[in-house]
Amino acid sequence: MANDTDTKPRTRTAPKVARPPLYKVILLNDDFTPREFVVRVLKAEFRITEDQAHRIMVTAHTKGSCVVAVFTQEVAESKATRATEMARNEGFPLLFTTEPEE
Ligand code: TYC
Repeated sequence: MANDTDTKPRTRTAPKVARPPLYKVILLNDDFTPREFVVRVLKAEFRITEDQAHRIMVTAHTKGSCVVAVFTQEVAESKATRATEMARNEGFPLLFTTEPEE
């Protein structure tokens, strides 16, 4: 007899909680921005310690760039823009960019 319980077993499906794609905020090296200023901007815009900020700055300084953190696209772009503007306000060429992860 057909009733509420007379249904096919569910087949397993992927969870329906889709994760938004993530974007990297990337710090680029330049020859002019003072190292201490880079550390100050990193600490101000990203919630990281002095030690973490210093490591990220040194990595960008020696390798040319460094991933600071990953966020959703909106947050990544807003943080990259704010951090770059902080440097422009002081007349430094420091640049943060974003790119999709993977
Ligand atoms: N290269 C800069 C200097 O020697 C310091 C610096 C480090 C600038 C990291 C940008 O992303 C950067 N003063």
